[in-house]
Amino acid sequence: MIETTIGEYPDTISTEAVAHMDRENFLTYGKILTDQEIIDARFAYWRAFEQNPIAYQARKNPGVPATQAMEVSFFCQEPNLMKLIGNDYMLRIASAALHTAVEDLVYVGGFLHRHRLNIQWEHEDWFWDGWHQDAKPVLDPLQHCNLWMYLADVTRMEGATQGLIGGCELQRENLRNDKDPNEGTREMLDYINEHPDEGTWAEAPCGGGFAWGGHLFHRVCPNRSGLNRTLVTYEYAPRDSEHKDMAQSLGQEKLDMIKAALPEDKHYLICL
Ligand SMILES: O=C(O)CCC(=O)C(=O)O
Ligand SMILES: [Fe+2]
Repeated sequence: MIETTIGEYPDTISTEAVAHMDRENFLTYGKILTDQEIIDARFAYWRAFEQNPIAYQARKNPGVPATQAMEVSFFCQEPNLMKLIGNDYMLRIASAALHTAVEDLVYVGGFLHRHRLNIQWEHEDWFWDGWHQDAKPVLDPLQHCNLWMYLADVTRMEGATQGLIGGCELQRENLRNDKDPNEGTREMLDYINEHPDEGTWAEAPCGGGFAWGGHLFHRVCPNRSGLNRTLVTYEYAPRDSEHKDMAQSLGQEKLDMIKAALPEDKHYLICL
């Protein structure tokens, strides 16, 4: 049994879990998809990769040996992946993470991720240890949230993402004291590098995953099981945030495809 911060099929997200997300910008969740949703999504996932397995332009960060990621514009034709945008549990978690009512959320993009399993690598093989942030530290509450949906169990063996717990708090503390926001984080990262068992990984079972965002320091980890880390990412933002138009670059035709996979009462998630 893989332990997560939020359990399976939560009716509500506890105040403790919300506080954890507010503090760490990182939260794992248990199974929230039905078995049939998982099976349907797995086949759609592999169809999408087979249709476009190595297209350079379809990948993000092609220079990083560990990951391949394919933007939603290359898999929005798969209704079984697109309909999960409107999954009530995913929306509930995004709503809690963003302190925004479900009706005020919008979908702003996503990716298919996998490891490149044809080479075994270690962090030492890179030109850096992999730790990075995707956004600059701010004191503001999260305005963009990323939900990673696992279609197979993801543990350290599969190379789950590692997050720097305590890092976001330190960055906020630095900002409040007019210091460089990342002062002291290097020491925390070095400590984790030397004591890997004390790190925190985004481990979750199939049908579960993790929610994260903001200025969390994170890195992809090496795969040791040889099992693909099958996952799809779903990004949300409040309707009135600066991120709300991110999905519009997909263009009308693709946005319409996504809408068609969603029930009518969830069309509001797609901003045209
Ligand atoms: O694949 C991972 O575990 C991390 C990827 C990453 O850093 C990102 O998507 O921003
Ligand atoms: Fe990243």
